[in-house]
Amino acid sequence: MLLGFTAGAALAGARRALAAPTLLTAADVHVIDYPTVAAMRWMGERLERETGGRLAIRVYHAGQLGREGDTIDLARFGALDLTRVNLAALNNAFPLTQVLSLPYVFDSTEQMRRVVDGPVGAQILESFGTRDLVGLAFYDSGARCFYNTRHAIHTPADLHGLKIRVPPSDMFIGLVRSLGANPTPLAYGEVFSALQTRLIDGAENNCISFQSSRQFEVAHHWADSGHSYSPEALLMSRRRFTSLSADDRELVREAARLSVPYMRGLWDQAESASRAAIIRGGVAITAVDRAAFEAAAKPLRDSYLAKPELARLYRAIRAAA
Ligand code: GTR
Repeated sequence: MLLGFTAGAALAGARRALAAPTLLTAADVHVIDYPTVAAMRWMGERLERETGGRLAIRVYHAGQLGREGDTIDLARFGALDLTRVNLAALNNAFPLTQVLSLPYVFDSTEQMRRVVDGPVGAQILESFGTRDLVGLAFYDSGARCFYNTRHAIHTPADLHGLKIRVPPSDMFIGLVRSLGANPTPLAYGEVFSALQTRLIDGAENNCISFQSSRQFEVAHHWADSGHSYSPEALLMSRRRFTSLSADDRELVREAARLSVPYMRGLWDQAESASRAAIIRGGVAITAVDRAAFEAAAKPLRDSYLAKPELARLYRAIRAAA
């Protein structure tokens, strides 16, 4: 009798556990309607639909769960399920990512998309497994360009002496230094006030970030340097991923895969809208002497390409150009 009761209670508990929805927690540093944030929400809605509400994603935007570096560690230790970060934040710990962030590796977003969709992208996603993460997808991050509060930039010489914020990546620090500016690593969420208080003179990023973070309100000189197309990565905690059933793991992978074209559609619209918005906001856009920028950045690029593994990936990238 007692046994029967216990077994019945255990079964009811197991049924509840089976039916209990799994809510995955996701982090992003961008504003609520940024294409990457919208793509993760879209992914969560798809999972909810596909599983009748059993799997869902709660997206914490605007850096509510911390800086990118912190969210990477949280995901590695299983305290956070998903994080969307730029490869710049991964360059130091995951060396293969460096090849996608290097200066003047890509000439366009189309080329970057082709590469991350192919074998080079697959190998780099796989490499996140070396440190407790599952690489689910790459998202766009457009062309990173320099902007500042001081003056127009046409050549690397115009950057000389400026304090330029960089993401926490040795490669970006090296790049800005080789262009003659003073690199200042700062978390993304701190850039707006650092510009406002003149702690820094400028930074570099894509136009959608520049506009959505309101940095364009304080930095009125934008230069189309397009020096890096360093893409975004959508990562999952391996601990959480392996706790899911094989079917659910496949559903998560599939939702991530399908969120990429969705994200790209949003990206293309947001890119032209943000460019129009910064011009309306009084930002002066200059073309740069691209050959001069490429030449100044070449020693840094070559120093990374001295690593055979990066050189091999780089050749594959250029072959796809
Ligand atoms: C943006 C990227 C962010 C963040 C930021 C930065 O382009 O989407 O995830 O990495 O750059 O420069 O910190």
